[in-house]
Amino acid sequence: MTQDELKQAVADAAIDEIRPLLAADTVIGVGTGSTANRFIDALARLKHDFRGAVASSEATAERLRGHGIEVVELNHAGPLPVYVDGADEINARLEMIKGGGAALTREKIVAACAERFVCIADASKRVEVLGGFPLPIEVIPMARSCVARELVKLGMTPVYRDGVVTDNGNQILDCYDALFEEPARTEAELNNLVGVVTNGLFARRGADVLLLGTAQGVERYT
Ligand code: ABF
Repeated sequence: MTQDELKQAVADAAIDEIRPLLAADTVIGVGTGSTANRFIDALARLKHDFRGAVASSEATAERLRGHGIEVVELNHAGPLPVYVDGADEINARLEMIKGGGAALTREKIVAACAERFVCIADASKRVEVLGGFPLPIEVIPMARSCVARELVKLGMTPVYRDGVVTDNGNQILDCYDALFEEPARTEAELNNLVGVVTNGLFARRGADVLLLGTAQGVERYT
């Protein structure tokens, strides 16, 4: 199977996963990226079975609206039973690196507000140790160089993602040369750097369910 077919398979599996949670007043959280896009397209078939969705990015909001799915402000949504999103890397403890698409801050907020995080990913995303994928960090623009120097002190190699402005008007540093043996500890440590808005380690609130697309079929991990 191609990577695209694996993404489609996990998107379809996510529909089966969340279908029992849908009711007329249900609002779900929806993530960003090519795998999440396939989920959104599949979700369109069920658009009359639930109220709407909170989007983790402007791109996702636009895609949801394009399908006629109501986009609900998080502040008006009440509790979210589930958040469905992809990842750049995920380990056996369902801790992740996210943010390759620069939507990490809203993704982390929506994930934090959801009772359950369902991660959908093709097999290439599964790793033993997080860090092969450069860790994205969203920073307040005026703090970029200052934060970068602090990251160097922590042994990382931050690279400014030139030309990218996040939906929140901020910038991204991608951090190379670090493996995260204790992602939850590093996530908290990075959160403490002044000028950092969000880091792409999703360990303190990892996924609850992983639907992993493999050549043998979709594998479900909890
Ligand atoms: C989002 O989309 C991000 O957190 C992650 O960076 C990316 C994964 O993209 P794709 O599904 O296109 O591989 O989930």
